[in-house]
Amino acid sequence: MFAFKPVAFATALLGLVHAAPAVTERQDIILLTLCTDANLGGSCLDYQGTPGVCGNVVGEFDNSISSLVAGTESRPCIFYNNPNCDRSGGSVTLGGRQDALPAGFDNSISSIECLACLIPEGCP
Ligand SMILES: [Ca+2]
Repeated sequence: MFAFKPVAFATALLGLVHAAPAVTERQDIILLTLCTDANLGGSCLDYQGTPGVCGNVVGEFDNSISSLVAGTESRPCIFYNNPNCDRSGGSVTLGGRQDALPAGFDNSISSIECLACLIPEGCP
């Protein structure tokens, strides 16, 4: 209980100068597991996704991902065939465990952008 007091105090101070919005966008790090074979096999990479920030897949994992775990259905990530989250090469939104990737994305993903939590109350 003691640890929460400073946080509550800071929130109260902020409330004096800035009314809290009805919906607060969560900016938590999303942990992903990216694997080179189906069913989370082969080599796997632990990847930290920041909502709204594009990240390129580098090294042996570029154009090699065949299965993954990406957040949840309510907090998914967008996967792109091209680097720099360029949509022209195709993109797919996935949340949760994917033992195989949709047609056109196996061994093809080169960049990732995760989304903020889609539930106003927050995601588990
Ligand atoms: Ca692969």
